[in-house]
Amino acid sequence: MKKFFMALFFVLLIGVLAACGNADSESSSGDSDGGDESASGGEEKVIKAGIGLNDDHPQYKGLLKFKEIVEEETDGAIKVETYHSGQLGDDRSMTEALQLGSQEVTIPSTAPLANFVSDFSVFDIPFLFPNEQVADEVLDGEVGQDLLTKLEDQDLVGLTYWENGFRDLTNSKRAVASVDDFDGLKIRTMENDLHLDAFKELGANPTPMAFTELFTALQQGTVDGQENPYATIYLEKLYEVQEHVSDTHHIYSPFVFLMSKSFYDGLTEDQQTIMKDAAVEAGQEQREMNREANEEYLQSLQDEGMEYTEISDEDREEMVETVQPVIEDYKEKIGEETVDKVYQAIEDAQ
Ligand code: KDG
Repeated sequence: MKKFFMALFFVLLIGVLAACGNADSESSSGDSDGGDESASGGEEKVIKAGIGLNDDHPQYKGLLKFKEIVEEETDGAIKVETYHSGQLGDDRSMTEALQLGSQEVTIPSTAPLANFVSDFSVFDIPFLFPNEQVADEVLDGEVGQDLLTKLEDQDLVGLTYWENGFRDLTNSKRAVASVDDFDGLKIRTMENDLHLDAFKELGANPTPMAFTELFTALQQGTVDGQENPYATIYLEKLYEVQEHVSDTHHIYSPFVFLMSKSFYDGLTEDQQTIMKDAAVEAGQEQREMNREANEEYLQSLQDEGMEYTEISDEDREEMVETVQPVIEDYKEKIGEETVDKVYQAIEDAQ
């Protein structure tokens, strides 16, 4: 009888221990699902961040810097997954994904963003900025920051501006030195009406197209040329399918560091500050790397066999005058107030 009670005691003891063990493992898996609420302000979150350019470009290097800062500052509570080369889509479709909340970050040029907030087209005015320093002052100043707030109505948060840079023309047909040389050239432009109309005015035959389709379109001769900063032309190997490059410097393209508003609103205030600061800090580095790249790669393009044409002051002036009617036409569409403020800010910065 004594043996029977001893055996019963052990069976019960094992049962109790097993029940405790289960409770432990349940609570720990619950934790990892639910995340560490204390140190890091909520569940573990993942930012899917995608860009159109490839992983050699300063834009991607800047994005890696953003990832490093965010993961460090949030003690890993927010992870950043980075995608390049349009792996998640083009500028427009990624921006739409942010609106839907299925992607958290993208960094488009302002030109396609003008399809969401038309005021951004102010940066599509040809020959607007004289140099990068003035662009920095305007973008980081009051008018640039006010424009970012307009994105909120579109379920987007503009954290800061990065740099794509001054755009230069390439093509496979002829050296372009003056307005006459644009005649009939089939030029791919970004998806932006002002770009399209400015190239028409110059005599070209422009086609809007997503960046993800550009290389193939150039290779297959669907278009003769395109325009992008030297860093992009070189790092995306466009020299393999383009023979001529001219320093048209016709538009300065800013990038906007965009975050999905629904994601941003779900962050704690501390985390929102970390996002903003990280985007700005990484952006400073990105701008520096970008400027170095744009300076260095004009020579690299020539080393790869491209013929370089320098535009004379006179010919550039003729280009400026030729596109003037288009600018006048667009002032109202962009919003006179925005246009005037940007012109004023440029004057103040000089
Ligand atoms: O990642 C940015 C690119 O998608 C795009 O904005 C590059 O300037 C660009 C272009 O010509 O489309």
